Amino acid sequence: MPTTSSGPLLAGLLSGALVLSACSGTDGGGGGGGGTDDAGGTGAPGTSSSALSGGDTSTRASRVARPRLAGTVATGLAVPWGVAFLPDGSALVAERDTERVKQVTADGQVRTVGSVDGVDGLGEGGLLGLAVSPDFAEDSAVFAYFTAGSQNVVARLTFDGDRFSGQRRIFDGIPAGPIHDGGRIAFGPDGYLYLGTGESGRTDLAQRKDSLGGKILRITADGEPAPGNPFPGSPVYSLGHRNVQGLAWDSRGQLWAAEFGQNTWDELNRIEAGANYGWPEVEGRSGDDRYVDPVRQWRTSVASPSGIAVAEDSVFMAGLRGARLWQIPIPGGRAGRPRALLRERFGRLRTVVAAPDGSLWVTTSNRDGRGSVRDGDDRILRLTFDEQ
Ligand SMILES: [Ca+2]
Repeated sequence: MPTTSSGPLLAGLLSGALVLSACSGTDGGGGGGGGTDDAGGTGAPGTSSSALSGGDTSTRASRVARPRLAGTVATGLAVPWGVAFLPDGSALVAERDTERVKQVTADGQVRTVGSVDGVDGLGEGGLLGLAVSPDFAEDSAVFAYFTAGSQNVVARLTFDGDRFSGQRRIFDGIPAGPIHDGGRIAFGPDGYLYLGTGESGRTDLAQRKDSLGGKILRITADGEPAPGNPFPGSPVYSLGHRNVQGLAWDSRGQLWAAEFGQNTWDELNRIEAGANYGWPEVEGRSGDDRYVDPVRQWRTSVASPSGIAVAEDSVFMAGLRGARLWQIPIPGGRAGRPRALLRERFGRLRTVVAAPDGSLWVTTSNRDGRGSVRDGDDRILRLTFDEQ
C-alpha cells in the first residue's frame, strides 16, 4: 500500500463534514448573494405563469441537487491549476508556478509524476490547464497549456502511469502576458480540444479574428483547426472574450464558459460557434445585438471566476476574489438563480472539476500571491451530492 505524502485524508475530515448552504443560507439571502445581477432571469425557467406561487418555487428549488462538503482530498499543493482525471479515478494536477504535475488519488495519495519543460511565465502565466485524451486507454496522451515567454502554447505528453515522456508542442501563438493568459483546456463531447485564452492585457486582440488572444479555440489533438470551425482554416471558435478560464459542457452538449470582467461584470456565457461575446466593446449585458450577452453576470468582488464544471444539471463556478463556489442551476439548458457555496470558508477558489464518481473537486489558490495562506494550502476539497 502506498503511503500518503500529503495531508489529511477524507476519514479525518468526514467527522467534521460541514453541510453546505443547501439549507443554511450562506449565500447571503436572496439566492444570488450580494453583487449578483439577477434581473435577467428567475430560478424557475420554463414557468410561464406570472402567478407562480411560493410553494411552486420552493418545490422547484428543492429539485436542484445541492452538494455538501465531504472533506479534503489533498493539502500542501502550490497553486493547483489544471485538474484532469484519468480513467482510474485519480487526477493529474498541474501546479502553476512549480511547473510540476502531481497525481492525486481519490483517497488522498499525492505524488509528483513529472514536470513540464519550457514553462516560462510571469504573474498569471505558468503551467495552467491540463486535459487527458478521451482515448487515453489507447494513446496515453495528456495535454498541457502553459506560458512559454511571449506566448502560451499547448504540448502533448505521454503518461505511462508513472512518468511523463515525449513532450511535443502541438499548438502555439497564443499571446501571453503577466495578466489574462486564459489557460483552461478541455476535450468536448465532439472529441476536439477547446482552449480558453485571454487577451494578455491587449484588449484590442479580443475582437481580431487573426489573433488567438481573447478567444475560445477548437483544435484537433494534433493542433490543427478542428473540422467545422466557424471561420474556415482558423482555430477560432468564439471571440470577444477577455480572459476565459472556465469551460464545461452540460448533458445536452452545450458549452458554457466563464470569464473575468474588468471591474464591473464577470460573465457566464453559453457558447455558440462563431459568436462574438463583446469584449472590449461591452462588459456584461449590453443588449447590443452585435454581441451575445452573458446568461449570468456577477460583480467582480463576489466572483472573479476561473474554472467551471457541470454536475447534476448545474454549472459550478469557482471564484478567486469572491472566495466562493457559485452554483447555477441549468434546468432545460437555461441558467437559473445562482447560489453561493463555501463562501469565504477556504479563501480563493481556482478550479472545479466533476470527478468520475460524481463528486466535485475544488482547488484553493491562496498561494498565488493574491491570497492569505492558511494551514494546509493549497488544498483540494471534495463535495458530494446527497445520494452519494
Ligand atoms: Ca461579454
